[in-house]
Amino acid sequence: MEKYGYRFSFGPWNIHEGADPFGPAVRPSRSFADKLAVYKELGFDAVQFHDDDAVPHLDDLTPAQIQAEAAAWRQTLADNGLTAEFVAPRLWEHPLTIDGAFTANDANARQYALDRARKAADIARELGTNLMVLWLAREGTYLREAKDAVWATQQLVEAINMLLAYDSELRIVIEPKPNEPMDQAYIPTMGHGLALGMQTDDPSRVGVLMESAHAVLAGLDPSDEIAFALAFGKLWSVHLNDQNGLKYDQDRSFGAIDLRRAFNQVRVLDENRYWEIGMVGLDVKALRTQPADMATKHLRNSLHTFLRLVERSRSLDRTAVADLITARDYEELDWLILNHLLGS
Ligand code: GLO
Ligand code: MG
Repeated sequence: MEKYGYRFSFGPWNIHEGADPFGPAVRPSRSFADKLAVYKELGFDAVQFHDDDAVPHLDDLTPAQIQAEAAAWRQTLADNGLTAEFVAPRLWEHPLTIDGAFTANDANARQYALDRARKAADIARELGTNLMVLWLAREGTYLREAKDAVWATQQLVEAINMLLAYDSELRIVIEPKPNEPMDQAYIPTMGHGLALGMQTDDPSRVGVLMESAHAVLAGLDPSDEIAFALAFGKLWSVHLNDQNGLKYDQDRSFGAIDLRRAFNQVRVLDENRYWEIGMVGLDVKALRTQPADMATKHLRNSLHTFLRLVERSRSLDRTAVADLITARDYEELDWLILNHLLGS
């Protein structure tokens, strides 16, 4: 398989049991060891981790125990020909973080979040990556009057400063999302993520991760969100997937809803040599209808769609495109792109 120098990753949560808010699991759980085999089988290179994917029940363990469990992973990954792309502190499941983590009104909750994030940084170091993803799941409100948004934003800056000081090698990427689980999140777009990073003590170590579905939920075009972050040299990871309009976060296979939108994401990444910058993460979920033995096809589909779109981007007649731009014949340009995507 020609991968054009790209490296691909996904997280263990992308092979899941299919539960939704209205119904239980429809597929049995697969062990992490079992999932690891899928990575190589499908042509993936790296694993994305939540802190507790690597070290389950880390809240109940001592720092030494956490370190030992995480260290064992490095060998397991190497044995499977894989690396760790990043570690993300899972700050949205503990009872203390019901109403927020770094921005909770409750000081105990904020303390828990800071401690937990430090543990995630320790785990990242043991796994051999210096990248941490902050998906700020519950940093926002269900009720606007319940929190002070100015103060909350400053709390986020302070939390990042704490992490930057805690580990001088650590690089942090913020994964913006406008809603879900919260009604309104504090960091909904690339612009918010970048601004937050610029305000920290070491902006050179803070970047962003663009997720396609999150951009669509914010009413934005994912390829423009990618471009904006690239223009600042800050796009250090992506979660490519797809989303059918303004509804719950769907994590559909990349390109499954809007192939042209997917093409433009790949085109912008490829024109800017993203393969030299970061990995192509695919944050996709199998449809609930899939039985267990068919519940990895969404990963296969997403990776191959990406690669086929790289081919489409590279084979685009750039001279013809440039001529049509000069002539300002955008209808003809539209037709050229459509024909190219339709294969003629
Ligand atoms: C949910 C997010 C989630 C994060 C993952 C890594 O909407 O996309 O899947 O990417 O937890 O932090
Ligand atoms: Mg994501």
